[in-house]
Order: sequence, then structure tokens, then C-alpha cells
Amino acid sequence: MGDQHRRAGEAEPGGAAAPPPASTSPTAPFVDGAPAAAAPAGLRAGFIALCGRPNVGKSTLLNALIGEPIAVATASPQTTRERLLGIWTGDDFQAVLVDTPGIHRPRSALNRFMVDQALRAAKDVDLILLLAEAPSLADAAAAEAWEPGPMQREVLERLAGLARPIALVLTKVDQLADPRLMIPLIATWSQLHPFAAVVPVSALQGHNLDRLVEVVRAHLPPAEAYLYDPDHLSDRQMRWHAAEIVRGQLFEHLGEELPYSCAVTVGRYKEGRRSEAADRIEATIHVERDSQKGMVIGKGGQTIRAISTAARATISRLTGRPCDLFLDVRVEKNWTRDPAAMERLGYRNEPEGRSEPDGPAELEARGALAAQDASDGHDEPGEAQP
Ligand SMILES: Nc1nc2c(ncn2[C@@H]2O[C@H](COP(=O)(O)OP(=O)(O)OP(=O)(O)O)[C@@H](O)[C@H]2O)c(=O)[nH]1
Ligand SMILES: [Mg+2]
Repeated sequence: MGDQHRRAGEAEPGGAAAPPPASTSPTAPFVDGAPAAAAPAGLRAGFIALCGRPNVGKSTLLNALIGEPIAVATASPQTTRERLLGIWTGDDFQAVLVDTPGIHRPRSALNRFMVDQALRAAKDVDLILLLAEAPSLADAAAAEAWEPGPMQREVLERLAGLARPIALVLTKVDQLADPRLMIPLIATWSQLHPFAAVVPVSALQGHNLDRLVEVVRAHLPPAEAYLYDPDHLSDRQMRWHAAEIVRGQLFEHLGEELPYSCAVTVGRYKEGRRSEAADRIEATIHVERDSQKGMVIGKGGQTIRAISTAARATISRLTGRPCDLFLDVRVEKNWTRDPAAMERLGYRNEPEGRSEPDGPAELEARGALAAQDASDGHDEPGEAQP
């Protein structure tokens, strides 16, 4: 079992006995495709994609369903850049939730990659959840007159082209002054597509998620075995999550535009040898221009220190162990416009002709940054933590 595959609190082979795990950590799937856990009678298992425009609440909903913050969610649009599989195992079902980047009109190579990731990820799933934010409407007349905008229609058309069942999920309903105004709105949406269901939810308040569970379950095919180890939460290795968590903190601590010019890679992830020992993580924040480097570091290293402190807390919550996080900043000139540079930073598409999602072994082999060499040239250190 690889270092990053163990559950939080699990004993190191040959090490001291550890207390029972308080929670599971996101880990890679079984590589042999033969989960040890016996499947319950009547098991249903399959893939469910969460799709929609940027910022509608896809990652927040995935986290709410799974019960752990495994997907980075921020107030900024275009946070998610790559597909993530979240493994949601209930008493008699396993839904592999596919978090996707928001579908938008791309201009840069990075944005094209993101939209491509989203559409590929939804290709062969059992059900697409199309998320759309419930609009704030003044009164019944406004609700009657409401229509989805052109980009919302375009997203629906592109997803409908994949010929999979689609359920419409109206998100953030806690923001509505009067939920009854959603009734005409649902009727308007329903004229556009024969949705398998329409479910208004609030992921933040947990409103109506039980109805969503019913819809998801009903679309999972009967299965003889789990698709993934039911103890696992994600198909990605912890090093990928650590990079994502650092990237998520960039949205919290930097100006509005700068996070879009940043990528984060983890050069080295060394797991603590005992349950109470800290993981050691060395990560690099890549910016596009020299001038951006100082902005990430901040006056006297203040900004990067705040990023590191916040990221460490989230990483520790997922692993159940303390962690030491060392951050560098380096310049990768104009990387968002350069597919070769993007590949170096871990943003690479699977070869054409392969349908998504695919087998667990392949998923692990592709684990975003798993193959990155620990000795990868770190630029001059921006700041070291702790
Ligand atoms: N009020 C409210 N806000 C929500 C809800 N769900 C998500 N949000 C907020 O909406 C913002 C975007 O959420 P994300 O989950 O990152 O949205 P996303 O669709 O994954 O966004 P991208 O990855 O950028 O496409 C965050 O500020 C969330 O807190 C909800 O149920 N209610
Ligand atoms: Mg997201």
C-alpha cells in the first residue's frame, strides 16, 4: 500500500498501533480493481457528473454529499480546473461523483482544457446533474417572465448532445426570499429539455439533499461489486489534494485576477512515519510573470505565510495528521497560453478516443502530479513554512 493511500490514523506497517481513524482521507482507488469490501445485496453503483456554468455550486454540492471538503470551492468562478472523482458510498449504493470545471466560452489554452475536461467527464456517466443557480426574483411576475440566459442554454445543449439522462439541480435556494417563485421557473426550464427530475437544493444548508439522493440512487445500475474501495473518498492521491488546497487558498489571499495566473505543484510529499508525526510537503506556486512573484510572497512574506497556514489546517483535517508545508514561488512564463507548459504543471488530457470515466488502475496512474520528480528544480525559495 503506498504512502498516501492509508486512512487517517492507520498504523504504519511495523509501526506502533494507532487509534481508530477519526475520518478517512482522500486516497487513490484500488489499483487492481478488486475491492476487498463485500458488496451488499441489491447494490447499485455508477457515475454521476456534476456539470454547469462556473460558480453554480458544483464542488460545494459534491462536498455536501460526500461529507468532507475534498473539492476546492471558492467564491470565484472557474475555481475547478480538472475532473475529480468523489466516492460516495451509502448503505446500498456507491455513486462516483464527477466534479467538473464550469462550462464557459474559453479563450486561453487553460480555459479550453477546462471545458474539455468537463465535457469529457460527463460523456459516459449514468446521470448528469446540470446545476443552475436559482435566480433571485422580485415577485411572481418576474418569475413568470424569467428565462435562462444564452450561456445557460448553450451549456444545456452541449450536455444534451452527450445523450445521457440529465437531472436539473437548482442551487443556492437558501438565497431566495420566496421559494414559491421557483414553480414558474421550473416550468420554464422543463420546456427546454425532458429532465429526468428537477431538484431545488441548498448544499450549504443541506436543504432537499435527501430528494437528490433518491434521484441519484434511481439512476445507478445494479452492480455486483463496488467500483471503488468504500473507505476511499477520491480517486486522487493526497499530493494532488494538497496542491488543490494551496491553490484554493490563493483565491482567499490574493487579488481577484492573480489566482487565475497561478498553478500549484507538489514536488515532494513525505508522509509522517507515525500517526502523530507531521507530513512534509514541498509545493511550488507557479506564476506567469516576474511581477506576480512578489505579490504572492507579499510584504515580508506575509501573504505566502497566511496561504501556508490556512492550507496546512485544511490538509491536516483531511489526513488527520499535522503537516509541514514549504512553499516556493517560481515563474513559468505565460503558462496559461502554452499547452506544453500546462502539461509540465500537470494539466494534461487523456489521449483521444478514450471514453470517460475509465478503470481505476488508469485513474491512479494518471494521478495528476504523482510522477513529478522530487528533485524538480525549485526556483529560489519564496518563503518556507513553518
Ligand atoms: N448561499 C449559498 N451559496 C452556495 C451554495 N452552494 C455553493 N455556494 C457558494 O457558491 C460559490 C461557488 O461555489 P463552488 O462550489 O466553488 O462552485 P462551482 O460550480 O464548483 O464553481 P467552479 O469550480 O468555479 O465552476 C461559493 O462561494 C459557495 O460557497 C448554497 O447552497 N448556498
Ligand atoms: Mg468547482
